Amino acid sequence: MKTKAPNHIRTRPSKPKAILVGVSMPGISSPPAEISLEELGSLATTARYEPVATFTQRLTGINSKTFVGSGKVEEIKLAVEHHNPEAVIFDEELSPRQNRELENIFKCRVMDRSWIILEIFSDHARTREAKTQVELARMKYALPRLTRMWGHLSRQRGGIGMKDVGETQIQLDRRMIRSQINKLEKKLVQIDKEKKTQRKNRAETYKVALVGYTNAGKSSLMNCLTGADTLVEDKLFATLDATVRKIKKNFPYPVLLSDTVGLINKLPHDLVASFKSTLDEVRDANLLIHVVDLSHPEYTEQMRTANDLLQQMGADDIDIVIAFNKIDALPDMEILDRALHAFPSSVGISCQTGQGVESLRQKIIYHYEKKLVPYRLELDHSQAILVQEIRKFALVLKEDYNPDGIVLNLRLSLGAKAKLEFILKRSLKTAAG
Ligand SMILES: Nc1nc2c(ncn2[C@@H]2O[C@H](COP(=O)(O)OP(=O)(O)OP(=O)(O)O)[C@@H](O)[C@H]2O)c(=O)[nH]1
Ligand SMILES: [Mg+2]
Repeated sequence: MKTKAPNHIRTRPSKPKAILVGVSMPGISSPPAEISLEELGSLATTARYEPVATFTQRLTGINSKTFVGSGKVEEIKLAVEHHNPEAVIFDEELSPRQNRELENIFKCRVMDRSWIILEIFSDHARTREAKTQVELARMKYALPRLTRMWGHLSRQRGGIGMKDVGETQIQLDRRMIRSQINKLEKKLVQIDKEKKTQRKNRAETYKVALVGYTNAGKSSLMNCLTGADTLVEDKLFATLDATVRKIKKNFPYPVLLSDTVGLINKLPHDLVASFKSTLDEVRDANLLIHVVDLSHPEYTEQMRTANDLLQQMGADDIDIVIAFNKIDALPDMEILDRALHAFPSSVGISCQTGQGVESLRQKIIYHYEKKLVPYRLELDHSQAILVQEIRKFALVLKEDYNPDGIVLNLRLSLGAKAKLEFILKRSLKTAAG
């Protein structure tokens, strides 16, 4: 007798399967292939694939046609026939030619780490800016790689709208994509202008940016320091847009904190270029807080990747404080002692328990005050009304009300000095008028 499944039990639609391929190249593989491949597994899972098999190969040279050697290609092909996956994902960037050759051999989609990262970004983009930036990077990446296999894109989420196509159709698609790239670039120039104006308006305020490897806890720290409720998730690239908030809790100065997009090893070049305006937020900061997940076994490697990317962005000359996060999850506190010893400008924190967050706050205050310059200001009694305004952007150390006028001993930032001079000029003009 057949038994029917009860109505309320629904089978979940199965995820598309994927086979993962990594290589190690003696002397230049950093991090090691297995670690990088494990991370590719997380990326694939975040992009909603189910990894069903993994392959690694030690390579001394790259095969210009198939990236890996012919023996490995045969092995992978057998696995493809066995598992019938939606895609084979390589951990390294493939050239358009390698992509094509491999698709012809495996008869399924072949993609690389860059494309997976682009898919995740595309899924997580929420604002007009992030969507435009990701779409531009995807188009630029796809343009030289259009093949019949990319027709599968149309069946995937938010694909670039191509059908399973022949050569003529591919030509048409290329033209369509080029014009789309053009449009997106123009749109980004406009967004960049708007962002610049926003940044200009904030020019006098001290800015702190949270940077670091994806999933390190940047958004959690943002929430801890500002009381915001930015999205925190245990997934890669939860944050794509720079959120800016004032640090309010227990904080004596007007400081803006921005949460930024996470960094990762082998971040696609097109993506870094497209995210220029988001990353300008980092370049524009007076202080960076490099958030590190100290409970991650590969935290030093992740720090190195983040530092390399910061250097590429031209942000390596900004003051930096390292926040070793997730200390509540450490198996052994010696890890923290070693890390703090190795990196002098660092502090151990836990966004989950709040431990160490006060020390981090003190470090931000220290860096803020370091930038302030002393300033002595003499005002007329008729200008007494200005004192309240000045207090908003300068530290008033001493204030003397004498018969001749008011003397203020201030400490302020260079931006605030310019603002003060502007206010004084305005007040003189008003008095004269
Ligand atoms: N145990 C522990 N987990 C934490 C801590 N801080 C953050 N997490 C967890 O780490 C995961 C990632 O946190 P997020 O704040 O989203 O990390 P992020 O750096 O903003 O990540 P992206 O936006 O994806 O780059 C979440 O599951 C958090 O709950 C901490 O101090 N201890
Ligand atoms: Mg985040």
